[in-house]
Order: sequence, then C-alpha cells, then structure tokens
Amino acid sequence: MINRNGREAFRTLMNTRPVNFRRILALFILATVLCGLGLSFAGSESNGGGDHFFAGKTGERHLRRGDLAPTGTLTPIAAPTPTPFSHPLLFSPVAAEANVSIGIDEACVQILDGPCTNMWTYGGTYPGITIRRPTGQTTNVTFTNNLDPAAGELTVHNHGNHSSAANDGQPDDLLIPTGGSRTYIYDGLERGGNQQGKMQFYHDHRMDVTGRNVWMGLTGMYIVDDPADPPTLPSGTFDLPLAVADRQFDANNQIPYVFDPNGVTGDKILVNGVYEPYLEVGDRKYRLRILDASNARTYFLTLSTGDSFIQIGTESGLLPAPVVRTGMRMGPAERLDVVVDFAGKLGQNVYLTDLLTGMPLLEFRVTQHLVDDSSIPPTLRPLPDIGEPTVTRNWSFDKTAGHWTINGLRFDPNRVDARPVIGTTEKWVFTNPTGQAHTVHIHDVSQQCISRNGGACYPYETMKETWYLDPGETLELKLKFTDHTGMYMLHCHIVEHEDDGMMTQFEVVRPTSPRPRPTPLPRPTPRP
Ligand SMILES: [Cu+2]
Repeated sequence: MINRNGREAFRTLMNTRPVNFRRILALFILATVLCGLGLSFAGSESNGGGDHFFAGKTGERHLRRGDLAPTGTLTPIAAPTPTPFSHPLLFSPVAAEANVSIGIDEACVQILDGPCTNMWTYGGTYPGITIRRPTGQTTNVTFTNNLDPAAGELTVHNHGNHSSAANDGQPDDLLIPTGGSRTYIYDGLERGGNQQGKMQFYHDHRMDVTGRNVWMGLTGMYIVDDPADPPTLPSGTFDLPLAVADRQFDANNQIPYVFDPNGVTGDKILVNGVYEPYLEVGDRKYRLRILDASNARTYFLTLSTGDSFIQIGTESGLLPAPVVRTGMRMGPAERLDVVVDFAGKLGQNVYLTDLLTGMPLLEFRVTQHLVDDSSIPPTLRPLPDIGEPTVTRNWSFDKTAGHWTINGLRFDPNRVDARPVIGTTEKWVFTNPTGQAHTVHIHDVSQQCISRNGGACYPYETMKETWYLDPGETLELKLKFTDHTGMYMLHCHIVEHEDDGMMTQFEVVRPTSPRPRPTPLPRPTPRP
C-alpha cells in the first residue's frame, strides 16, 4: 500500500518531464522503498545510480575555490569525465559578524576536473559566503557589484527573512549599480519578538534576469540561530548546510545560460558546489539543512539504506513535532531540515540519492565511532497563533498567451495586485490550472497551511514560505502581515517562470482612517 508520501512522489515523477529510462528505474526503486524492502548502494558493489556511477578515473582535484580569473582565458581542451565521489564535500566560509561586506565578484571556481568554471559569486565562492547570525540582533550586509557592466544592476533578496520592504531586494528598485554598493539591514525581529531560527538563503532577484544571475552563481546560505530552539539537536560540526543545485557544463567546463521559459536544468547535480562529493562522518546523528538552490529542478531525496529522515523543520523553522519520512520531495527554494542517524553503519557508505534522476548526490563514509550526545525532543516548537483570516484572495498560477502568469497577468512593477492591511490575517488560495508544477514563494512573512485539495495539509508543511503546487492542486494558506508596510513579491520560484512573468507584488498598507475634518476658520467679525 502506498502512503501519502508515496502518492506525492509518484505525482512528481509523472509530472516531471521528460519520461526516460532513469525515471522508470526511479519509479521501480521508489516502489521498492515504499514496500519497505529498502535498497542499498553500500560500498561500491551495487549500482543504483546508473552507468556514470563507476565511470571515470581517479584524479586529484584542487580544493582552491574562487581563484579570480578573467573570462575568456581558458584553454579549449575537453574536460575529463569526473570521478564519482573522489572529492570531499566543501563548506563555504562563514561570516558571523554584525557587519558583513561581500563583493559580488566574477571568480573561476574549481568544480569539475579540468578547467575551472567562471561564475558570478558572493565573495568568490559558490555557494557564496554563508552568513550565520543569532536571532534578535541587527546584521548589516554590504554588497558591492564588481561584475562586468554587461551584468547590469543587481538586487539581493534574503529569502525567508522578515525584511523591511526597502531591505527585501526589490526587483526593479533600490538596485546595486555596477561598481556601486548597497547595505541591507536585517533586524532579526518578527511579530514583536525574535525571528524564529531557520536556514534562509540569499540570492539575486533582478527583474527579468534572476534566472541568469542565479545560474551564474549568485546564491548563498543564511542561518539564523535561535537559543529558543532545543539545544539537544545535533550542532556544531554535526550541523551541515547542504545546497543542492544542477548545472549544465560545456566542453570547457563553462555554464553558458540559455533562457528557457519552462526552466533551465543541467545534467550535473552539485552539493555545495561539488559534483558527487563524499563526506567522512561518525556513527551518530547529523542535522542536514538541505536547500534546493536549483533554478528549476525538483528532487526526491532518499537514503540508499532505505532508512528514514527525521524531518524537524521547514523554510520557516522547526516543526511542532518531528515527522519521519522515507522520501522527501524538494522543489526550487524549498528547504528540508532533517536529522539522519548513522548509528550501526560504521564501515559503510550511505548515499543521499535523488530518485527522480536515479543519481546518488552525496556519499557519507561512516569511518569513525563517535559518542552521540544529541537527541530529538518529541515536541519542537509550537505554531504561532496568527489569528483567523478576515479577507480571502485567490491566486491562479497559470499560462496565458504563451507566458507564465498569475491571475492571467505577467509581472509589471507599476501594478500592485493586493493591498493587505498591516496587523490583519488573510487567507490566500493558490490554484494551478497548468500542466507543470510551481513552487510558490511569498515574501515578507511565513504562512500556515489550512488545506491541500480540500483535505489535510502534509504533516511536514505546517508553516512555510515556499509551497509545492502540483498541476490541478488547490492550496489554502493563511498569513498575518506584521511589523513592516511596503512592497513585497509573490512569485513562482522556478526562476524562469518568474522571469517570464509569473510574479506579482502586494503592498502592505496602514489601515485607512477617515480623513480628519478641517477645523473651520473663525468667522471674521463683521465691521461695525
Ligand atoms: Cu512556476
């Protein structure tokens, strides 16, 4: 019998194009997992990932990241076939200070064997510098646009952050010109208290070219640490941010961007900018904060052992209680905060695998025995009470006259499609009459799920800010507008859908009060 999780997986497989041998294989593997039989890629004996799994030859890889190099100096030689799991997983440098300066720089990043890849980066690495800050404290991040003038003006959105409108990364306003800088101020507050602990990420949001800018590398992670979260969860070196993103490389290991309104994908899936990395771990619990940093690709993550993930959080912080999941779908911009336990796996290799492509993405080598002092409490964090909605708005994620639209309209920075009042709660209803899935992201405040297709929401989607919307689905959410007035975006996070027009804006406004009557002027005293 297939559970709800399984139905979600099958829908995703059938809705993701094109259908090919790998997908049929993935369907088979999924059925195996769901039947509870499990499957194993342990060691290097069985091949669950297709022919590329064993291809290639061993080779050394330079670990230098972000060595600056001008474009166009590469020797045109064919890149060697990458050797699977021959390079260690990397983690971007972490900035933890209140004042952070990040240069938006072109850099040649060593990703595959052979020539490095010219990318646009936040601080010279891909993904960019990870910002990690305690909640409730103000953080000033100054970005300087050092890219070639052809890249144009830029804007940075701190995705998941409750920013004031001026600091939210407006797509066509408050931009960072070539050679110029802009400081974004994040106060770490929400609903009059500290912002909830979670993993956000920052990325470019420039109108019409977000897809190009993100593809070229403008993505970084941003972790908000919250002392109110349970201290027993795996932390420190056992707390791993993982950005999963695909790229298409040419023969010179470059990633030219060719816009496709249906979404740009590549055949190489990177984790933290490394293709098929390995990580040596101990036989204990680890917290994985997984981000789908792809432009358009959806994943369905499993463990090669058939073991479960224990999901503890979403984009919007910890769930009310942990949810055990054998497989997890993740669309562009979604995050999965999970705990994986390698106890009893000493000496084995465990793979984080994408069932939709059949590809193993990351090899965990369980090489050390470690005492595990971490634990997952049975309850994590209660849902905040955001009241009952007083206004309902409907948003149809559609295709109109050959373009991706919302309620039949493409993005227009001069049009505002909703003016919710600050302090009020609204119900927003999303529908998807198209044949493709969308991952819908609302800026400003997190949202709570009311219903999916008229029934219960998935147990792991109580509060989020990026929502997977399958073809034909209806999703009801509620959200309360707090703290800030001003302009915010609502859009599909398949960034080519967004660039093609599937974005709109809403303006949070103050309540309108009746105009005060002008005080009548004193009548002039008639002259005697
Ligand atoms: Cu979309």
